[in-house]
Amino acid sequence: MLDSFRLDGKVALVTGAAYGIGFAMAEALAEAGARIAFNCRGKDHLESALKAYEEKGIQAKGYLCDVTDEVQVQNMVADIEKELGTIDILVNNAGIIKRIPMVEMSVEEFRQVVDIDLNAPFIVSKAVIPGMIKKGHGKIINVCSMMSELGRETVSAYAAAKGGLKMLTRNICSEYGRYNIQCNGIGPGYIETPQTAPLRELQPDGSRHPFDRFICAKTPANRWLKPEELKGPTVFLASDASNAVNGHILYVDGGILAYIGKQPE
Ligand code: NAP
Ligand code: GCO
Repeated sequence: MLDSFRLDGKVALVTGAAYGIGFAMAEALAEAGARIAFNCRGKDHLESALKAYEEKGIQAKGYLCDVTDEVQVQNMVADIEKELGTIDILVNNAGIIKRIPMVEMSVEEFRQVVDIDLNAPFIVSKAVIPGMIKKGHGKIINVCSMMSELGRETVSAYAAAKGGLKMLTRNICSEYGRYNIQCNGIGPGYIETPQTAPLRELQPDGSRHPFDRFICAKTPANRWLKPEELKGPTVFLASDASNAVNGHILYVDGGILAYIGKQPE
């Protein structure tokens, strides 16, 4: 049974995997046997990531590519096909957040978040699915969020995009399941990465950030999660072990979505 989790010989593209969650997911796929391609926008990020993969003993291929640009994405996918082979596993991980109250947010800012967090998974999936159809199988994992289910102050664009990504996931499943393509989502809870660093910053008096305390209280596990805790779920959804799982969002949240919250003392 454990062999069905192996990814030997598979080619995986993880978008935005220079650091953070994407890096941990790519590392997991490599540990299970896959060959890794990743992209990001920053040249400095690309170089430091290539070094970080090398230090882990992973021969990852890195590409400078903005996932919102369809031509850049098509060129990258063509290069990966030439250099590594047709993509078997796609992880749509690249994403940003802007924490701005809705009425103060410009339309450009809203559009930028939706462009990277929702339109880009469409663009990259569209570029990769034809190769998967030809190959007779494929796995797509969309990195969703607590905000695929919940709202909160200041994250209107992000929640709109991540809610949309949940439905894009279900639609790719509906449209391409017949070609033996499984498209699922992983919905991480609150994970310690650069994206969430501002929410954990110590206050000038050395005390914990109020949001940090709030999130721990909202999480039955009573802590932030680490990117490495997404590794097992990623391998599961990328492997034959999950061939009958399609259109599902696997929340990896330490229990946040199950919990009504702590009663006041
Ligand atoms: P992060 O630390 O900010 O890393 C984001 C990555 O995406 C970087 O490698 C970044 O590299 C890349 N990126 C951003 N925009 C891009 C673009 N247009 N084209 C190509 N690459 C791009 O974020 P993270 O916390 O690891 O989050 C990764 C994913 O998980 C995101 O989709 C995020 O919304 C989601 N998520 C995060 C959490 C959390 O608590 N951290 C929870 C749930 C979901 P460059 O800057 O060099 O482009
Ligand atoms: C925020 C956070 C979140 C997380 C994550 C939760 O400001 O509330 O950044 O949105 O990044 O997506 O699952």
